[in-house]
Amino acid sequence: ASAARAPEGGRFRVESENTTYEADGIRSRFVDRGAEVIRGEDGKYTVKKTETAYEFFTKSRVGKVGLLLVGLGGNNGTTTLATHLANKHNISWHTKSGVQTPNYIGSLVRASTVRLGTDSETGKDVHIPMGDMLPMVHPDDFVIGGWDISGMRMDKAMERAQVLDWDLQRQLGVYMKDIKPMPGIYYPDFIAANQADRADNLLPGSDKQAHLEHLRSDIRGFKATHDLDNLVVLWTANTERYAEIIPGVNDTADNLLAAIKASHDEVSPSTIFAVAAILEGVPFINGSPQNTFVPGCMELAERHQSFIGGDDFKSGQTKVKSVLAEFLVNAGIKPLSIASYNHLGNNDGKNLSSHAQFRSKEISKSSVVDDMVAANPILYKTAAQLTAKTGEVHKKGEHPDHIVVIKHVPAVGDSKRAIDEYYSELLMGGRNVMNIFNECEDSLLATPLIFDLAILAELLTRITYRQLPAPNAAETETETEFKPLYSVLSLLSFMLKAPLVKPGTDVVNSLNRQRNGLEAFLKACVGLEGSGDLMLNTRVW
Ligand code: NAI
Ligand code: DG6
Repeated sequence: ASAARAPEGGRFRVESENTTYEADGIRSRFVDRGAEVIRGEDGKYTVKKTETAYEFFTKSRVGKVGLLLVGLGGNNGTTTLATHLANKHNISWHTKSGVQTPNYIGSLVRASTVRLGTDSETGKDVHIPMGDMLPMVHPDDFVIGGWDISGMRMDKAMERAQVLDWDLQRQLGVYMKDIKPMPGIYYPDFIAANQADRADNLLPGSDKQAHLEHLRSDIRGFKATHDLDNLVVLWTANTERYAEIIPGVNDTADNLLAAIKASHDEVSPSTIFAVAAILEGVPFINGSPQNTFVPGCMELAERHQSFIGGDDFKSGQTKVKSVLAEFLVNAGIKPLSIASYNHLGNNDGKNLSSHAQFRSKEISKSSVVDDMVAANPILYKTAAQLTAKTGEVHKKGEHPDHIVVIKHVPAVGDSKRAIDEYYSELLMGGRNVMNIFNECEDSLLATPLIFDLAILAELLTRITYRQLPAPNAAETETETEFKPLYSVLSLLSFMLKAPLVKPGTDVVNSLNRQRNGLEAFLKACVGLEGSGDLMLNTRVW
């Protein structure tokens, strides 16, 4: 891949006292306006406006960026590599419907737009690609590599995945046949027993400290060999079972490092990969649902100011659920139950046919409506309301019944079927049933998310900030030091089913709020205000 492509983000220039373009980056000033709510003893709220001023600096040089995938030989891994190569080499292919050209459809960064403002002449909205908001790496330019416990060559692994059309696979063979994943680490207890027959490409032994050091040297080696400026490591390997949180083992950073040294059984492969990336100072993203980021791992990331993001790609059913559930609850309609069935025939489905791995997925798929329900005590009584109403102590508030079922049906391959029933209460005791049937190649939904996660994570490593005195504040002292963003990249939530957030802060599952949050942040980095949906000019004379 070349680093010669002109960095994007040069499509517009903000003319404002808040924004300066410097030789090595963009400097912006932004006031974050919010509201603080105080509940009085009489139950009434007092609302005070808050203002926090920031200065952001975004380095504009993107440089050469690597993407290391854990699970390179899987369906997502091979589809990501193949999509990158097809786009980079502009390979078109024949399908039964005609000639298909490569693209990045499904990528928020590469295939969606942001409203920049209104045209000075026509008054119409002007939109630009999200990828043009700031200098971001183009996915054609990634240098892609990775690990897999299956040593199959990439052309054969792509064939095994059965995702892409044969005519495309045929043409990509020449680019993929010499790529073989680096050996992975395999602790059989963490993934399904039915995966054992592909585990033929392994780091030897069971010494977890030696494994950690090996992975760290793989990361350094890949960076040096390809002369990379930046690198992202992303887990798209099998879903693991949850690791037990054991005091003294994985509850603190020091305990986790000691547990790795002692090769403790409860340290999972994904946590070892995460620790390797954290210690090497490169972002680590978890695309699967397991609790890779045990408390000790989170603390380690904070300690090293290294970036982490997770958990579990939000590709189809959950994305739709986060929109539909929010629509219903925000429309004042009360979902009573949500029943979600999936069947799929790929290796992911095979792994998830084992209970412990399914349980990880069940947890991440189930949490998505929780915040919307909690935000509406008119529809869903809180524990306190129920206790007051019934006189009995309730520990939990009302919640719709929510079930998730996943079955492995080999015949359908990568083409996942997701069936959801939403059963809701309407006015005056009425009932509404909505059914959604969703069918598509799972890996073609996940692959663009992998690009988005890597592109945005890399961008966020180039952004620093400092706090400024609030516009009308009495104190005038400015923080002198610029800091990196907080370690947990919650700005990646749009792409993730169970977004990891800063401890003590709320998880936002609403897809619209996640997208607005990301868009507002990108705008803040060029000194522009958020969405502008107030549109006062359309409301006044
Ligand atoms: P896959 O089973 O085709 O690929 C996983 C790959 O990881 C396999 O090649 C396997 O050999 C390898 N692997 C397992 N353990 C490893 C280790 N310790 N080190 C290195 N490699 C290892 O699965 P697929 O479809 O690519 O999905 C990958 C992950 O992404 C799964 O956890 C899945 O649940 C998750 N996911 C997938 C979505 C999709 O739409 N495809 C959406 C959400 C999450
Ligand atoms: C079956 O649910 C297999 C899973 O790996 C999903 O395909 C994946 O988690 C995507 O889930 P969703 O809910 O985002 O479509």
